[in-house]
Amino acid sequence: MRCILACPDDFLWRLVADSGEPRLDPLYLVESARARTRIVQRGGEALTGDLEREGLYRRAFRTGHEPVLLAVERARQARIVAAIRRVAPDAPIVALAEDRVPGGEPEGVIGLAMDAVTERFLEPALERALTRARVERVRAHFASAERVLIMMQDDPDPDAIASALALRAVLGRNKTAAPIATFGTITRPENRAMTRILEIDVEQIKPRALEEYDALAMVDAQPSFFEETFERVDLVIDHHPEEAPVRAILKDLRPGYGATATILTEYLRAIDARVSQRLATALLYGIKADTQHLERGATRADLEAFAYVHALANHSALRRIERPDLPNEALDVLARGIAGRHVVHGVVFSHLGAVAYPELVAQFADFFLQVEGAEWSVVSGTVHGELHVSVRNVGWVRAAGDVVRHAFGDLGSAGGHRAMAKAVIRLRDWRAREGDASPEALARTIVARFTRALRT
Ligand SMILES: [Mn+2]
Repeated sequence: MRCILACPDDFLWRLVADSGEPRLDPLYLVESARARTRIVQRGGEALTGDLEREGLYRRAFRTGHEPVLLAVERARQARIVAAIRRVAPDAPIVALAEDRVPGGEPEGVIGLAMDAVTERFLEPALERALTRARVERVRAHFASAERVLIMMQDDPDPDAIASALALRAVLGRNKTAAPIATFGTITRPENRAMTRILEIDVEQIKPRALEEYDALAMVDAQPSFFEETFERVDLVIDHHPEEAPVRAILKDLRPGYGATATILTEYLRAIDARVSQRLATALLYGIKADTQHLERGATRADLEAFAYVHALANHSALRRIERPDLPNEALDVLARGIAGRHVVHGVVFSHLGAVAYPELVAQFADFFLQVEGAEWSVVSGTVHGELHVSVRNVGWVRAAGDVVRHAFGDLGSAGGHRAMAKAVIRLRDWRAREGDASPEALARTIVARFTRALRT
């Protein structure tokens, strides 16, 4: 968008040139020849002249419809606007107010308070400069290390994986010079799909392997989250609240953020890093997963990072990650589950019987929550000698984790979050407490236990 920015000196140029706003194609009108030289030398386009004379505007306008931003003393505003109107009667004009007094702009001119400018232009520019300095410190710290280890939590989630991949890019390293690692394994099928489809190598390491590295960075986690102890942590980047004081040489903790991937997206943007499609896809998925599609705990920073990586991401790859393939045989299981479903007071129960792998139970719990009027879905199935129960709810009812703990906590592991929870019970333990573990008995007892827990 071509626009005309009129100001006696280079104030507007300094304001706009660093705002990171690529859509503006500004022509600067200034009165000071030195300001013009400065702007032109740095690649800007500028004209000099008297802002109160129409001659300057005859040279500036091409169509007469270009929007004009004015930053002049209030006393000169009317004369300048009149000169512009003589050349371009229809040009939209926005005037920056130098004081906080609202109104007083010449007729048809939109006033823009300085606070808004500070908020939208200066603050982001200053924050970006701050982030850039921070990133430079991080890069300088790791520059001399031959091998850097990027650690994630035990069952790394998309936010951790994306953040680790982004940190590697920030450090300008490859997977040999900065492997991404965990002491645990990735269990959730979507997270496994993420590493497979985006070809991200996550190494499973033993604590003693830490010695093989010259430096250690941690993303989306803090040293206190681990059972293992770390002799020295060089960097911690995280958005969880600080459980125990974080001991690290460098740290960037932002508990207000919805995702660590947002922090890393800001890092990449601050240093104008090239963000590959693969990295953008990972970051987008990380932000989406941690903020539940921007619905939970997302801040303006998350929204901005989301919008940035959204434009660069591979959306068909993301779809494949989010919707794992369903094997043909799984449809028979689903058919069984649908036929045997049982709906009581907004709770959809379905016992699938024997399933090939536990993730099917979780996947169908998502599915059954879509039933009209359902506030809860409780789906169960047996696999490898265990009973898996996955619970979902619509979010505005009781916390799923609490109800599941109440219902099944005495039989095995049980718990979860606000809207999703699960229980895993060894069938051996079930028989010891409840006796019969036939599919019918399991289905019946799950309904009874869950209904009772929901009522208390
Ligand atoms: Mn996270």
